[in-house]
Amino acid sequence: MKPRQLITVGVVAVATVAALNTVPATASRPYDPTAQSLATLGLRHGLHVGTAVNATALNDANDPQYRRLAATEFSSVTAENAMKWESLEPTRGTYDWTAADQLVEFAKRNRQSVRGHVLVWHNQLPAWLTSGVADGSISKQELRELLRKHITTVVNRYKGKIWQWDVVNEAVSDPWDTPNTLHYKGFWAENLGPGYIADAFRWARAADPKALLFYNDYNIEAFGSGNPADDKTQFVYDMVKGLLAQRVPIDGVGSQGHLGTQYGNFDTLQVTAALKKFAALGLATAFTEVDVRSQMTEGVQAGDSAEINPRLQASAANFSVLMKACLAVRSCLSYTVWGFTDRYSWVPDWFNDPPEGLATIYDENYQPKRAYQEVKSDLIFAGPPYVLPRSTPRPRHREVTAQSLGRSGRMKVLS
Ligand code: 9MR
Repeated sequence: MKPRQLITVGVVAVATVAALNTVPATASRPYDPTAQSLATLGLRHGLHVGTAVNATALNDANDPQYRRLAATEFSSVTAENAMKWESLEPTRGTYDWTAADQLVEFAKRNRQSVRGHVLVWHNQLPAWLTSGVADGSISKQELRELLRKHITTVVNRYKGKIWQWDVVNEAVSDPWDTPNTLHYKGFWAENLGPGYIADAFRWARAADPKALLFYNDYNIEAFGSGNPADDKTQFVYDMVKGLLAQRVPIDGVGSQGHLGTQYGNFDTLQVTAALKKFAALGLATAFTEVDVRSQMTEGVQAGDSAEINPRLQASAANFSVLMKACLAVRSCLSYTVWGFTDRYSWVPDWFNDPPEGLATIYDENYQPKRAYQEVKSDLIFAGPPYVLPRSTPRPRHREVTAQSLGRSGRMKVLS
């Protein structure tokens, strides 16, 4: 090898080791996958393991552990709230980029990808916008133009820095809504009609030709009856198929993965089948907001391990179902948890009757829970997509048999 080739090989090898954040194994220090981060283990599969980031926690000087884990365990980050419209433009015409910029900077410093969340959603809209529409001071035509401007402004600002954008979020109703036949719901559908979805993707694409553009929703982890009137996954499937047929620039479907141990949820193969069906349309997939909550009974709150342990175990199993399905389907690009510690989970704030919690992979004191260990195990043990033949040892024998004596009369050692 010429000196220049040697240098190149050396540089590539060092860069690879650095990228994987691993020290080469030696006889005295064997490779220990359990000591690796989720980020490193995920990248062995080309999979990004991400987390939603709470801006307040990230800036809390008294909580360095939060920053450290956010920086080291994950290879992708999502702003939990900082990129929502109400955070970015609280006053009409004045954007405040502080928290969103901070996260993008944090990701750059830690060589992480960013999932942009979220361009169009019916929640967390600025009050000036919703009240303007309600009192008629903002017309439908003006509203559509405001949406176009918002998407263009935000996507433009982070052009080239966002890997995946959640362009449209939660556009579809649930079976418990009225009417209970699934339909396009919420502020945007009510004011602009469902055509806003195709518009939003086109505007986002015009502003950033390279970001992957996602539709993102919950309760679409597996197919149900197959009837779009009550099967939300089917409804979304038909919707994205329709968008593709209209040549709308949509690249992926994000399945949020907000699960609960009280529901039982799905098995790995059901979830795998759903990912495959979206992948067959030529779309990427991702788990975008995974957490698995549990009811906080009096026993749980009192610290009764007989009540806590089965919940932690069931939560871990659900986290693992989604991870295994993701690993099994090559279109599944990232697996993002919606917050990584119970210290800052949205769950207890949101579900209080009955109270729910324990939804993330680290407890309130940053101790990894069973869910963390199971997801890590999935990343360690997942192999290539074929069955490796087992290697069976010959039965061991120590005694000398006639057969084991060769012609020379010397013993052949069988074991
Ligand atoms: O985690 C977010 C929480 O802090 C906010 O109060 C809440 C407001 O609606 O939104 C939460 O995040 C949601 C996400 O943006 C979209 N999917 C559902 C998430 C949980 O509600």
